[in-house]
Amino acid sequence: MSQVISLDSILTQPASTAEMRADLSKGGCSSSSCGSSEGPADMPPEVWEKIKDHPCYSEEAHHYFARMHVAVAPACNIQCNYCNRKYDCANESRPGVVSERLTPEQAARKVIAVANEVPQLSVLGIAGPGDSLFDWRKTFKTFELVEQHLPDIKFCISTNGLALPDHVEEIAKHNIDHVTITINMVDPEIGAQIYPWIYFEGKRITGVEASRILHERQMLGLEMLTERGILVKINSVMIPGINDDHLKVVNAEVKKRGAFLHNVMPLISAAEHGTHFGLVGQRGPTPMELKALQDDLAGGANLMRHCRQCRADAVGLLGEDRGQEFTLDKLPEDISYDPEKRKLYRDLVEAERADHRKATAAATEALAHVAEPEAAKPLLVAVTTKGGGRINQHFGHAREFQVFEVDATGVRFVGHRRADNYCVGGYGEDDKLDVIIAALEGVSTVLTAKIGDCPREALEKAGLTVSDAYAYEYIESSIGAYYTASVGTVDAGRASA
Ligand code: CLF
Ligand code: SF4
Repeated sequence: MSQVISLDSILTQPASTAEMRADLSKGGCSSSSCGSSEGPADMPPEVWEKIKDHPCYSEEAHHYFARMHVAVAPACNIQCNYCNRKYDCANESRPGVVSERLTPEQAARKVIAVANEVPQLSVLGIAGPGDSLFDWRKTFKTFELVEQHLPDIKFCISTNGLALPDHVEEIAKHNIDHVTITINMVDPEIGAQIYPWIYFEGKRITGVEASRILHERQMLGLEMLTERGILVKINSVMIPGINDDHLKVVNAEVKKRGAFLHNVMPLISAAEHGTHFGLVGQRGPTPMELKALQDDLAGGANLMRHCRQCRADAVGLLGEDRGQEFTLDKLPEDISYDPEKRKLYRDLVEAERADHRKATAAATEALAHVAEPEAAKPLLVAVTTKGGGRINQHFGHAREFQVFEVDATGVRFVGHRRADNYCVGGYGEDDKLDVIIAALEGVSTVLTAKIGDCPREALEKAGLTVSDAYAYEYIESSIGAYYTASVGTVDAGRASA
């Protein structure tokens, strides 16, 4: 069993650098189990260097590193049918939440405050609340101010792409190595069902013509970025009946133009959000429909499956939101950056990741020896985690479950399922259990750090197997060990749902 080291304690935010040093020294990676920290064999080292600390571009990094967004770009130059302008840009956000708008100066102050308190911080992103490149002056001013103070943070932007070709040179100048373009179609007829209008060259343009221009600008921007070696992620909102089948074509087209990742996100649509799609009853996909499409896209552009559709002012690891700790009223007036905590954290993570990779490789090797024919059938296993790549969260505190698929070929992350946490103030709430069970559609097993008798019984009654036998262990090796031990005994009925 791997030693439980103190990344977990770092995630609970030690108050001072001295305190964190003490936390680090309590555990640490044992020298016998830490290997060298090599990048994945399937990409050039310079690309790995760019993504290894980026929680969105590397699935592995999202266990360890955090992003923060600053909401400096309120205006937008297009209208999406899943967006209500009262709220943040739904291309990278859940609809229905509003961010505190900041000036570039306020944003820079906030970044320093977060960097001092959140050692996992590695990326500053600008993802709205409107379009980061329509409001390009505020976006670039913010990066300019931040790079004067924090030379070791990565910059990232998200855009609908309409203004992108006009700003590629500026993007390269500011060392923005990561750009997300939301591309929901490459066929303007389909686009016309998603975008009622765009605002381009001083004119409002509607219908198929609007989508044709948007499409051309998106493709041009993508090509210009990849020519300059900037990593481009494509976000696509999956809208059943409108672009779900079409996203296979989108995947092929963006792959052809050098996109690094494709992130297919589910449409989130409800009448109370006041969006066009919400009001006309356009539904989003179920978790299993999303998974089926993602599975169909295998072999095309690399897929991102761990997106959390975070807010334009999100702070923290993906899946957690610490934004409320850093609102303007809580920021000190005078603030200077102390790089020490982040540096210590990075050193520890290097060792921990190497150990984690080694454990995962050993689990994959063991799975290859599972001989029973049932082993060919994949299972979906949900785990509760608060970061660090371990099963280290109580069931009652989980706001989401990470879902992995396992079979004799290995353990693969396939997505997450959101669910309100079950335990409120020490008491479980039964109606939330129903929501959780519904959210776990298709899942056969839950591995958690701890679970009470009542929720365990309810989950088992719903056909799920529940275990806390792997508490605080690495996720992939635990799932591998669980699968190896249970082949032939697991009820895979739910898995085929
Ligand atoms: Fe932010 Fe986007 Fe950069 Fe990440 S988010 S601008 S690439 S730093 Fe990440 Fe959030 Fe998904 Fe975006 S989980 S919504 S993909
Ligand atoms: Fe809304 Fe973003 Fe679309 Fe603009 S690009 S309309 S802010 S979802």
